[in-house]
Amino acid sequence: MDNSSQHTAQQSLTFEEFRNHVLRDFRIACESRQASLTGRKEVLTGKAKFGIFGDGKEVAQLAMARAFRNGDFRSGYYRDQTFMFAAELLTIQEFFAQLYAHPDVTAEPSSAGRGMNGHYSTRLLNEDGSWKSQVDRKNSSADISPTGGQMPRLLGLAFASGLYRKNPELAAKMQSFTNNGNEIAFGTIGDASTSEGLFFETINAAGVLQVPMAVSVWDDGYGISVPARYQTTKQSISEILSGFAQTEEKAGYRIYKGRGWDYPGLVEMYETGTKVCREEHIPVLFHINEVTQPQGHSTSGSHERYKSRERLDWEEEFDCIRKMREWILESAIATTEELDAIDAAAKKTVSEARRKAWDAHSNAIKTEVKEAVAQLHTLAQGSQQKVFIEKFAAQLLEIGEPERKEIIIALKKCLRLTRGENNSARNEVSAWLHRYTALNQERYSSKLYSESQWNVLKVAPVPARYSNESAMVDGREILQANFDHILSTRPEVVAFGEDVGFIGGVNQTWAGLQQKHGDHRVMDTGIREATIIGQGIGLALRGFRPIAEIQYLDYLAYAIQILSDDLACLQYRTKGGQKAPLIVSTRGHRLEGIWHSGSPMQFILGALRGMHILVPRNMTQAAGFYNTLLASDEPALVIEPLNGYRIKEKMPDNIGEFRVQVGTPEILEQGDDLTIVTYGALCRIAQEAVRHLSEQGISCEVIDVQSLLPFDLTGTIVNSIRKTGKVLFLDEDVPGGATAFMMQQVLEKQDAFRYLDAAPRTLSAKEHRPAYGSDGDYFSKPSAEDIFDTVYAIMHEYDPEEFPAIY
Ligand SMILES: Cc1ncc(C[n+]2csc(CCOP(=O)(O)OP(=O)(O)O)c2C)c(N)n1
Repeated sequence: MDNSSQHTAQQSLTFEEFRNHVLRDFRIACESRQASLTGRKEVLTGKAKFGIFGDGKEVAQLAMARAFRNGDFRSGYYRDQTFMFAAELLTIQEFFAQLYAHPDVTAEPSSAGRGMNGHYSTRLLNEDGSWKSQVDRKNSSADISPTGGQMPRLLGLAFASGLYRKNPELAAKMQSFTNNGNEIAFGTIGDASTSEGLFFETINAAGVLQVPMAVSVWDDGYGISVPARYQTTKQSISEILSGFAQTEEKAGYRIYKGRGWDYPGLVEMYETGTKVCREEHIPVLFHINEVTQPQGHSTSGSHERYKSRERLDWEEEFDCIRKMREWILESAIATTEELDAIDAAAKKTVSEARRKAWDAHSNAIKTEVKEAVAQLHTLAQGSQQKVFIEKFAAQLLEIGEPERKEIIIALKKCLRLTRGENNSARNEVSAWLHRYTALNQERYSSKLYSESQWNVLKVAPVPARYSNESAMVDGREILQANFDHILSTRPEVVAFGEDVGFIGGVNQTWAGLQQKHGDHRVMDTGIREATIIGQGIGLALRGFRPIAEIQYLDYLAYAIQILSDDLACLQYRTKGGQKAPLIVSTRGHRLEGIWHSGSPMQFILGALRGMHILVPRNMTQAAGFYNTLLASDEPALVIEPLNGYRIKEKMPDNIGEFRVQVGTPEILEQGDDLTIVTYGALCRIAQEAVRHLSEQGISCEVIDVQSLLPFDLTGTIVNSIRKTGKVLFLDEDVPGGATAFMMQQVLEKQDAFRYLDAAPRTLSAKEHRPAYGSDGDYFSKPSAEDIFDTVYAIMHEYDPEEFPAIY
C-alpha cells in the first residue's frame, strides 16, 4: 500500500511523524493487551480479587484517543484501559495498583482502591477540594459499574459545552472550565448495555439539545453470554438509531460505523466525526462493530461456554492488534523485527510496572504487619499468655501475602486473651490498635461528604430579617424572589426541569425568571428524570451550579438509581478527587392521591448517603437551604412541602441572603410532657394537635428536624427528651421508614434512651400509598387526631390515673 494514500488525518504529517504516531499506538496496544493478560493471571493466582479488562477493544480506543483534546471529558466504562493509557490519563503501574486495590491516591488516583479494577477517573480537585483547571488537561469522569449508568452524566458534560458557548460572558469568567464550549464529551458503552433505558433517554435528550456528545459503542456481539439477537432489534444499534440521523431539514445525529480492527479507518472516522461534533455541536454516534473479547467477559468465567468454535476462530483471526500489525507490515511502516521488538519491550514494561505496583501495595502492608508484630512482642513480655501471643505473632509473620484485616484480627485476639491482666503493655497495644483502626477508617471510609472548607456544615446561618413593611405573600413568591436574587448574582447557576422554563414551574416558583434571565439560565426539559439528574451532574462537574428539578417527589424513583450510583457516592468513590455540587429540588409529602403524596424518605435515606437530605416545613426555610447549599460544594436534595405554595409567609427583607443551617432542628412549640419529632408538611398538623392536647393538660414540645441528613448535630432532640422523658417520632413515610431512622439517630446516637420514662413511639402513614380525595388523605396519612391519640396513649400508659382512656 502506498503510504501517501493513508487517511486524511495523516496527510499533513511527514512520513516519519506518521510512523511515530502509528508505532506509539502499536506499542500502547501491545502494552494494554499484555496488561490484560497479566491482570487475568494476577486474579487467577489470587493476588487480586476480580478482573475485567479491555482486551479486544484496543485499536478503536487508540483512534478515539487521537481525537481527544485538552478540556474534553470521558464518561465511559470498564473496557477503556487502552484509551486511558493512550490519552496519558493512566499509567500501567496505576492500572495494576487498582487491580490490587491499593488504597492510596498517589498509587491509584482513580479511586484509591475503592472502585474495582477498570473503573477510571482523573483527579479534578486539588487536595483542598478546590477545582483544578480542566482546559489544560484531559479529563475523565468517574466510572461506575451499572451498565449504561455513564450515559446521563455524559449528557450533562456535553450540555456544559453547549451552555458555555451560548453564554460567552460566562465562558470568559470560567476559563479554567472551558474554551468557549469547544469541548467534547466522549462516551463509551458496550453494545449490550445500549439495551438500557438510560442509553435511549440520553441519546434522545442529546439529539434534542444538540450538544457535543460523541458516543462510541464497542460492539463485540455479547453482553456477558447473551448475544446481540436478544439485546438489540435488528442486532445493530446504528441501524435502529438511523432515524436520529441529521437530515437537510432536521437536526439530529451524525452516525458512523467502523470496524474494531481497522486502525486507519477508525482514525479517520474519529477525526471526521469529532470535527463536526466539536465545531458545530452535533452529537455523534460511533458504532464500532467486529470487536472481540479474547479473554472473555471477566475473570469470573470462560467464554468458551457460550461462543461457538466458529466465533472463537473469527475472534482470533480478526484480533485488532493482529490486524493492526498486518496493516503496518503491508503499508511498509515498520518491519516484522521492529514490531516484534516493540511487543517484547511491551511485555517487559508491563512486567516491570506490575512488579512495582505489587511491591508498593504489598510492602506497605508488610511494614504494618511488622509494626503489629512488634506490638505483640511487647504485649507478650509481661503476659501469662506469652506463648499464645508469640504464636499469633509468628502466624501473622508467616502469611505470605497478608491483608490488613489479619492484623486487626490478631491484635484483637491477643487483647482478648490478656483481658484483665495487669500488663502495662496492653494500653500501648490498645492505643496502637485504635490508631490503626482510624488509619483504615481514613483509607476505606473517608470522604463520603466533602471535607473541604466548603463543607456545608461550615456555612454559617444568616437569619431571615423582617421589618414592619414585610409583606405576607404566598409561599411560592418567597422561592421565586429568592431564585431571582440567585440568578441575578450567580451567573453559574442554571435551573431546569419539566415545565420549569417557559411557565416557571408547576407551582410557579420560577415564574417569569426565564423571561428575565434567559433560556440558557432557566430551562424546560423533556420528561426524563434520570437524565435531568445526569444533566445536573455533568454541569456541576464542569463548574456550573445547577438546580435540577424533579417535578414531584413520587417521580424521584425514576432518578434514584443515578442519584445513588453516580452523584451520592462521587466524592467517596474518588476519595475526594471529584465533586458535583448539584442541588436537586423537588416537592412532596402531601397533596393528592397515590402518585402525588409520596414521602418515601427511608428509601431516599438508604440510597443517598453522600448527599444532604433537607425537608423544609415552608418556603422560607426552603429558600434558606438553597442559599446555604449554594455557599457549599456539596450535592443535596431539597424537598419542598407540596401543599405549602399558597400558604402565606412573611417575605424576608434579606431575600437571597438568609441561610438556614443544615443539621440544626428548630423547636416550634415549647413543652414539658412529651417531645414530638417531625418534619415537612406534618409540622403544621402537629402544631394543631398540640393545641388540642394542651386543652387536655398535656404540654408537647414540637421539633422540626428540617434536615434528615445530616440529622440533628446540635443535640436539640436529646435535650428536649431530657426534659420531657417521652418522645413520638412522626412522619408520612411507611411504618418503620424514616421514623425508624430518626429513632435510631436519637436513641442510639444521641443516647436518649437513658432519659425515657415511657416507651418511644412512632407514628407514620399507612403501609399503602395515600388514597385519592380528602378522606383518602385523612385515613392514609397521620392526622391531627391520630397525633392527639398517639400522644394521649403514651401519657395514659405513663400515668393512667391522670390520663384515663377517652374513647
Ligand atoms: C445495570 C447492570 N446490570 C447488569 C450488570 C452486570 N453486567 C456487567 S457487564 C455486563 C455485560 C455488558 O455487556 P456490554 O454492554 O456489551 O459490554 P462488554 O462487557 O461486552 O464490553 C453485565 C450484564 C451491570 N454491571 N449493571
